[in-house]
Amino acid sequence: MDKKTILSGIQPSGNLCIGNYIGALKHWNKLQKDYESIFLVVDMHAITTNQVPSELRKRCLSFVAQYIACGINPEKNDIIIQSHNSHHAELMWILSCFTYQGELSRMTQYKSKSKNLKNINTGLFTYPILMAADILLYQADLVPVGSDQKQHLELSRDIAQRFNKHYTDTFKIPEPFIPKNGSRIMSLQNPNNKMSKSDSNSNNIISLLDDPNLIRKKINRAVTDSGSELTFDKKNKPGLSNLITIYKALTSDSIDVIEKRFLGKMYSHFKSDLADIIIETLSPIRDEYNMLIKDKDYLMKILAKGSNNGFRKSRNTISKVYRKVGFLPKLK
Ligand code: AQP
Repeated sequence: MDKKTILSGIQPSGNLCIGNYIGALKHWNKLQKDYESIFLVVDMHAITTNQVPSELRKRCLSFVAQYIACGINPEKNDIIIQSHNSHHAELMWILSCFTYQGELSRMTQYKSKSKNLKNINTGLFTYPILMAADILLYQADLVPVGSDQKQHLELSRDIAQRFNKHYTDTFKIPEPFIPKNGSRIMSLQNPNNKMSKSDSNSNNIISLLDDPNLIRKKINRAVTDSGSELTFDKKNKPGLSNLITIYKALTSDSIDVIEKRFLGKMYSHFKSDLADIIIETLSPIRDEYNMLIKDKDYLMKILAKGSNNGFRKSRNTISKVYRKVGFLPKLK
């Protein structure tokens, strides 16, 4: 039986952080064994916020190296830079004719991301349609999503169903894949906000490429809460609970076990252990990354393979869609 297709992506804005690792990359690593996998670097999504062109270019390649350093097998799976396959943009236009303005204005991510912006670009508003195109183009069966992206996937399903109903079955309806131990990692200084790779305050995040000293410093400075007992209590101790969540995600120990281990010990003892665990997890990734990033030719070849395979898969979808909507085929 053919393996099911799983598709996921991260936008190259900011530095990949431990939130992205725990919420996405760690799961991708496991999923690639059982699924045909497509991992995207969604650079077209990234330009919905301001980017310095030379940095964006560098970051795209750096993300590819970091995906591989986190264990993604580039031979077995396709790693694709979104802008390398023009079908993403083509399908997005067609899907936008099947999406209602009201649906987009209900998206909570749009509401929160546009809150402090003066001139809100239309790309930020139509972002979920591009995400729907990413998914539907490759006929993905499953899409790993964090809680923040669930609403977008729901919309992708609605658009696909609407299109299928209007014409005939064209798109596979993607299912969300919610990892069993999915955790939302919060900012180190503001534990009521999500840890975000594009946060302008680098003390809020642990980047995958931070060196051990910096990791230790950031964990030591991370906000904990009053009291001295190490207990998981998201409401009253959001800072400490966030650190326990990171500890749990990286060790697979249960909260119970962690609480017992640090019973009667100081927060500083827990923080020091947590820093050790993060350093142990990230050091091999950083070492592997430092090797990979020197070999630009290798990374470019991986990307050429990915986009060629991707283009072949998506061509079937796009020609079907063009035919169904009534576009006149061009002479070959
Ligand atoms: N804090 C987090 N905890 C758990 N999972 C997280 N992810 C992101 N932050 C956390 C997961 O990583 C992937 C990144 O997806 P994205 O780059 O498309 O968008 P995002 O969710 O907007 O990520 P960021 O880090 O917050 O990016 P910026 O700062 O650029 O907007 C997704 O699978 C997400 O669930």
